[in-house]
Amino acid sequence: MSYVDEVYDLVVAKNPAQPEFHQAVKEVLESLRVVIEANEEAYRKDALLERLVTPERQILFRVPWVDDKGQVQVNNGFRVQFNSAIGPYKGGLRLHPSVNLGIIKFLGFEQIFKNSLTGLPIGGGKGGSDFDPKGKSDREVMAFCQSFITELYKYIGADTDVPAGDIGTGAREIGYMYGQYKRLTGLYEGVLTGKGLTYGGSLARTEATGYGLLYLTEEMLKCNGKDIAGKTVVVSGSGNVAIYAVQKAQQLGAKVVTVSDSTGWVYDPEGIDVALLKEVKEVKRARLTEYAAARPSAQYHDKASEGTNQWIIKCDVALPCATQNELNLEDAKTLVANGVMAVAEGANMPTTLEATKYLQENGVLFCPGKAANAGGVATSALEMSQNSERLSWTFEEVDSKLKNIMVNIFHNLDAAAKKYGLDGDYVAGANIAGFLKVAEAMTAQGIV
Ligand code: NDP
Ligand code: 2IT
Repeated sequence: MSYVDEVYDLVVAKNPAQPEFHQAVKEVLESLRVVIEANEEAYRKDALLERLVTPERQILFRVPWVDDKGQVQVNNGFRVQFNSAIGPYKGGLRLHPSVNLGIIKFLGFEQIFKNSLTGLPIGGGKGGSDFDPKGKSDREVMAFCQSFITELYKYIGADTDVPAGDIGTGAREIGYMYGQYKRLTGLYEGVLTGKGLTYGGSLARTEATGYGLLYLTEEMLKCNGKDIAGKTVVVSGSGNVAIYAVQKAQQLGAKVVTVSDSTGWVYDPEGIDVALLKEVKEVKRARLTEYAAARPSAQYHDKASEGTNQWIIKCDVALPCATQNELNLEDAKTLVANGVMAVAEGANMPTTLEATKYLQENGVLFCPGKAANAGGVATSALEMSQNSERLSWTFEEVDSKLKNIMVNIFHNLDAAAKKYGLDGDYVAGANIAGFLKVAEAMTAQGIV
């Protein structure tokens, strides 16, 4: 059996009931086959792949907190410190009821290669909890965040592990966590990114993932003789990534006609009104029904009662920006039948393996999340740099660095795909380019 297949089987056997983690590993290992086979003897001897798929450390902890009725609630807390070969662990904290160890491991594994692709010195990690911030009061969210950090603070630090936002973790949550970390340690340091601008946050970090997604998509289209201007774009999600993807797509001259949340989606043929979307989602923390109610051109579709999603809308470019496995084979077939030319992942692993394959086989330009959404973590690394030098850069400075990073990521993955005879396979290109740097650093550092 080949080394790649052996290691994949080992991952399935050793990590039962973690399908998302298996999926993430499968996608990476499959596309590394050509590189692994060329170096099989050395990698095998060093058990490089076994080490790569095994987190350096997993921290699982209890998070008790008191709700507004005086009732004690208990959630599970997680931090997976996956790989520190190229820098301190770096990656977000997801707060969502679906969070379990397998989800955090898939996200942490993806993060290793994503962080490597940014070209910046950051290792891979991820964490979170099954706590659901939705519908909770600010006091309840604070109580949870303080309890979460009261356990996690022992394991993180500006030079060891630097968490940030992800689903359910935004500026409010990062603020409460930062305050508690500072109180417990007495340190004013860049231990978290995505901080508020008044206490060490970076300009453009809020926008970075969505903007970066569009910078990369624009470059991918350009290098394939196409232009984003004038194109119709379908976006899923309506959180941090989606909002700023919509905004930048519009600035680049595209028309974005959908957004979604977990209960429904909006079709707005006149183009999404970003100011209204921000008001509904960032200020009121409300549902998309409120967007539709305030906007005459918008139609609201309830997912459960209609059984539909936004992928049925005809578009040139599709940007999944909500969550994992939200674009399946059926959706891919619909998109292809409707003439989609490009799909770029704003979310982590939003496209199933079968859907990815179908899109690629049908000539759709496909950029995986570990490259397309790397602008968020890249700008987090820029926030770390600013914290270290105790300076803040202007919006324009950070934004132009972000754009450069995204353009470079595309060219690096394109070149890696070409080098290994996989021209146009950007999934393989991203995995290979991300892997090679980490593998070299791991090899140089000996058996650790
Ligand atoms: P937010 O919490 O800001 O928004 C998440 C959005 O996705 C909401 O619209 C939410 O709807 C929807 N969503 C979440 N879970 C589900 C689900 N199970 N089914 C359907 N819809 C769902 O998160 P972000 O925008 O920050 O993150 C979105 C994606 O981007 C995630 O995959 C994340 O890992 C990834 N990402 C985020 C980065 C960042 O910097 N924030 C960086 C790189 C990747 P609802 O409100 O109804 O739950
Ligand atoms: O998935 C991701 O890259 C993030 N949620 C951002 C991580 C970070 O450290 O900014």
